[in-house]
Amino acid sequence: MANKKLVAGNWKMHGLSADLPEIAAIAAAASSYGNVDVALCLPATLIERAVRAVPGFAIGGQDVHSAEKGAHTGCTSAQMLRDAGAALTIVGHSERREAQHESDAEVKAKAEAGLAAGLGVILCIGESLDVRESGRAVEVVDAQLAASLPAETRDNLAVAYEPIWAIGTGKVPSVGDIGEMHAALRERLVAAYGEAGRGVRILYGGSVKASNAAEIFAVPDVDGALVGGASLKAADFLPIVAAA
Ligand code: G2H
Repeated sequence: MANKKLVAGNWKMHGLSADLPEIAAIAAAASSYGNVDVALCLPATLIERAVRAVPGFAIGGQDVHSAEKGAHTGCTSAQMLRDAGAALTIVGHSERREAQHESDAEVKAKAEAGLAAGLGVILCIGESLDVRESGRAVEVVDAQLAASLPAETRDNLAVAYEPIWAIGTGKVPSVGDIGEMHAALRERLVAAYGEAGRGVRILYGGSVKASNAAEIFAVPDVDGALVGGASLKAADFLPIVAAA
């Protein structure tokens, strides 16, 4: 049976209190799409206010530290996100893997910390343009997933395949390439978790917009999307949710 789709917005470093009405507009409309789960992953500063503004709608963070607490200036623990009312978090986004030099082992520890705290986790993986052009994308991303996966899965673990060269560029892999990658990732999840691996949702991310969402969602083993730029405005985001 196909997994229920998840469409999650990743607001990255966008969002002030002036944007709460936009979040409310997205949450209000999203509730009418019963066949798809919708979430917004917001800057940490906005999470608690958004949770209060849209009770019952899934608000998430964009990163967590792997430790429960301690001397980690500027970091946020999974329990802190839960305390703020978050339902989920992204871990291992390529922008963090690159800028903060996060390793697969660190991403795995973050994913485990998020799940242990009761958060849903969207674990990101994806290849660079060099790797894609070398023909080794599936091999490299599969290895990245194998090294980043939490030791045990939970119902609320998702994986987001985000080719780095497709992020914010308007470029998207062919549906054939997306299908090939998602099939390989599904095999990896089943190898890691047995039958439970079939229930781990595999999202596609990278320049998803209203005009390409339907064909991406039609690819086998695409269980939703992680959407960046097109999630900031209800007018751009809701057609993507509607296509899921
Ligand atoms: C990839 C994606 C959201 P965008 O980073 O995670 O961003 O949709 O802007 O390419």
